[in-house]
Amino acid sequence: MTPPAPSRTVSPPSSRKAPGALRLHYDPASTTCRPIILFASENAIEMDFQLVDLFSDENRSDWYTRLNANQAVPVLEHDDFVLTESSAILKYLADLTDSPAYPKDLQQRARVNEVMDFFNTYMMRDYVYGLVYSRVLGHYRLNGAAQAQYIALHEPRAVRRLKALDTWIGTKTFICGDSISIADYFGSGIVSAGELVGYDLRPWANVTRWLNTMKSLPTWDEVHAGFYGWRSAIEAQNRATA
Ligand SMILES: N[C@@H](CCC(=O)N[C@@H](CS)C(=O)NCC(=O)O)C(=O)O
Repeated sequence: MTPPAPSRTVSPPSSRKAPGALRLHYDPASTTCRPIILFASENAIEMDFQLVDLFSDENRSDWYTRLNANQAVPVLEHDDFVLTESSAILKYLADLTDSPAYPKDLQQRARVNEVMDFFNTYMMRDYVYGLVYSRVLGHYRLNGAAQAQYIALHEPRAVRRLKALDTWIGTKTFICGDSISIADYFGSGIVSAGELVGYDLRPWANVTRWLNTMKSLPTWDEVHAGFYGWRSAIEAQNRATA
């Protein structure tokens, strides 16, 4: 596998060096990449970042398809070991760096896994694909009346998921307790995707508070610069077509 030269290398002064070389193939705006980049940057995990530009279909190139037959980001390379799936990558990185964000205790770890599965299934399907991607990504948009029907089908389902998440968080600072876990990193990428369509989270006060806590992490803004750039482009396009 010979990908193009790395676009940039991030190694902050206090970096936590994992044994072996880590490389993440990513797109900065991606819902599934942002949580990994945020986790790596908050924990100063030394990693080489390789940009895969989804907007120019670089993920469909031959070399990338050999790396990930699903033609999707993220992909982690750890020396010769190649890992896809953002949830699996977060768990791998947390274990590799012995992070408390993925507890060792059996039941605490099961709780984190439970929340990550909830995000990866219900929330991805009903909220991200149902309400966000269907509006902002051409290849997920349906024609004519089917588009409105698709959104109408998913709206109450997304509401049900957000209500469950709100109850889950309750008065806690983070979803699984009072310390941050990889479920918070994972979920923050998914819930914040609603910002691309101006989804109003205010009816869910606990979700709103939790997301604001995630957004106050020191490197959130830097990690999300590409995402907010995409959001501005969508807003400008909406204004132009209004
Ligand atoms: N289940 C995968 C989903 C990955 C995924 O859908 N990535 C999107 C970006 S958020 C992608 O690469 N899409 C490109 C495409 O499917 O053409 C994961 O969690 O890693």
